[in-house]
Order: sequence, then structure tokens, then C-alpha cells
Amino acid sequence: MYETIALVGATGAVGRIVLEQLVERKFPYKRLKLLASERSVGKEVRVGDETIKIELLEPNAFKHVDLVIASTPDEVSAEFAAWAVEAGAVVVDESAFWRMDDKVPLVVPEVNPDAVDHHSGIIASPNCSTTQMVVALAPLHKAARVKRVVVSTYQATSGAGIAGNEELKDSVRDSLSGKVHPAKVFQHPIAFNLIPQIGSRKYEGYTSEEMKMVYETRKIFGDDDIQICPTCVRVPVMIGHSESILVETERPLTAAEATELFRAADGVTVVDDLDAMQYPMPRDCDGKDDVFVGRIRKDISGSGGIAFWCVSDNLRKGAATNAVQIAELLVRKAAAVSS
Ligand code: 11C
Repeated sequence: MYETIALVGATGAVGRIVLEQLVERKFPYKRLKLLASERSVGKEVRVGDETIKIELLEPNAFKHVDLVIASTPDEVSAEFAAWAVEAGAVVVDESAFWRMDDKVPLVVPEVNPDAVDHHSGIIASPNCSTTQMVVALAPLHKAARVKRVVVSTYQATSGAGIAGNEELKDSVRDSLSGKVHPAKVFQHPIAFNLIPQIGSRKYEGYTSEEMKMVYETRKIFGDDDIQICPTCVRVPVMIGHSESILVETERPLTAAEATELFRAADGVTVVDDLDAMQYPMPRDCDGKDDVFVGRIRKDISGSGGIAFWCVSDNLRKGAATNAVQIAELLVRKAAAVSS
């Protein structure tokens, strides 16, 4: 058990869910510290039966802290993680800053749990659009080796935090009264619109969000030969990223076989009955921790691959839940070593 744990970024969209998860999942700790920037210091936050005051995120804040869960912008993580590691804590970090660092494992507990054994103080949790895709692909990869993926995402506004959801609400309200709400968080008005840009230009016309899906997937599977063609799109949905995925495997799979592999996989729920109009949709996945797959069918264009639809709560499995599951994995592994 970790005696003292700290959450950095408690007031953000993901931080709030981490707190709920610590309580719901009965994560074992004696003391919880909440750390944030000057702006939030002194605010009181209810966590289960306790009320905890937010303290300042500064170099001495990690004294006697054993484990840190953090959901902050990249530049904040770049600075504070060293303070925490120096103080002897293990950091489970949600930001993108450390993910591709060779010394930092990038972990999805259902997919590569043993990667946590090789950390040097920091363990990274992937981008939400990567996490749900690798949870879904993992059983196919294990059975038949994934060679190539074509994925289009339909990403919720909460991927851009509380401000993203506020912008969607304001944009819809203004649109309905005939006005155009000026876009601040997103590149264009998001109401009744789709924006095929998440992040900035990164490589060969692909965006930073798209290249995260490529690099992070390869790192998690430990396979640099996997070819991925992503298109990431922001949609006017508050919670739940959706993905249309076409996957080609070295050993071709039938749709029935892929369905059985999905059904048997940890963290995956199959919802797939087109005649009964049953398939995963963001509204139904909001507040759930699993990755949902449906519309499982063979690629009729001749690749020999499988096409499917995948939805998950981006704030839960895409962020908070995965981070808390990594922390639980550390607790279980430490208990196994000491028994
Ligand atoms: C989005 N996926 O939907 C992004 C948010 O690397 O953790 C998360 C960015 C990241 O906008």
C-alpha cells in the first residue's frame, strides 16, 4: 500500500474523475494530497467522506509522498515530475510529455501490464484515442498479429477539458439563436460541425493527435512494424470518443473469430446486433470504464481485414480509469513481491 498519495490537477475534467475512482474502487491509501497551481490553492474538494484543501504544486510538495497521479498540461508535467521523483515518489502521468521517453513505460494494464516493472519513477498513460484502440486491438494482435490499421476518430469536446465542453454548449446556444460563437478552444465553431484537426501539423500532413496514435500504439505493442493511417476529427459530442477501425492481421481473421476474441478480452464489451439497432454509441458509454465494440464485419474491399466501431468514455478509460488501474497494478505487484 502507498501511505501518502497525491493528485496533481484535481480540478480538471480528468482529475475530478480520478477522485471519484479512488473512492469507488477503494484505492488503498492513508493520506491524499491535492496539488494544483496558485489559482486553485485553498479550494476545498470533497473526496468520499473527507474534505481536502488544495495545496500549492511546488518542489517541496512531494515530501513523504509515495505515489502521484497527475493530469496536467505537458509543460506542467515536464517541470513537476522531477520534483516528485527526486522526493522518492512514483508518478503515473496522463500528459503527453513523457510518453515517448525510452526510460518511461507507456502502459495500458489490459495490454502491457509488465511494462510497469521497468520504470525509473515515471509511468505514462497514453492519449485517450490510442488507449481505446489498443484495448480493442490487443486480443486480435495476440491471436493473429496486427499488421495495418486505418482509423478515423470522432472525438468528444471533453478531450479538450472543461473549456472544450463549455465551448460546445455556448456554440450550440448561439447557433440556435442565429449567432456564430467565436471559436477559442477549437479551430472553428463546433456546434453542428465536424473539425478534421486535433492538434497541430506534425508529419507529412498528419496532426500531432494522429501521430500520437501511430507512435504510442507501436510503443505499447512493442512492434514498430505496425502501419497506422489515422484521421482524427472533433465532433459535437461531450463525452465518448468513437473510432471506425479497419485492421489487417498477419493471419486473416473471420468476423466471427474477431467477435469471439473481443468477447473474451479484458476491458472490452461487445454490443453488436445491427438488426436490433444495437451498437456502441457515446451516450451509452458515458460514465462506463470499458471499451465498447460493435459493427464487427469483414472488409468487403478485399484487404482480408476486419472493420469495426469502437467507443469509450475518453475521460474514464481514456484517462482517469487507466491511470488509476496503473496505480492498482503497482499496488498488486508490490504486494506480490513482499508476500
Ligand atoms: C483530445 N486526445 O481529444 C486529446 C486529449 O495527449 O493526452 C488528450 C491529449 C493527450 O483532444
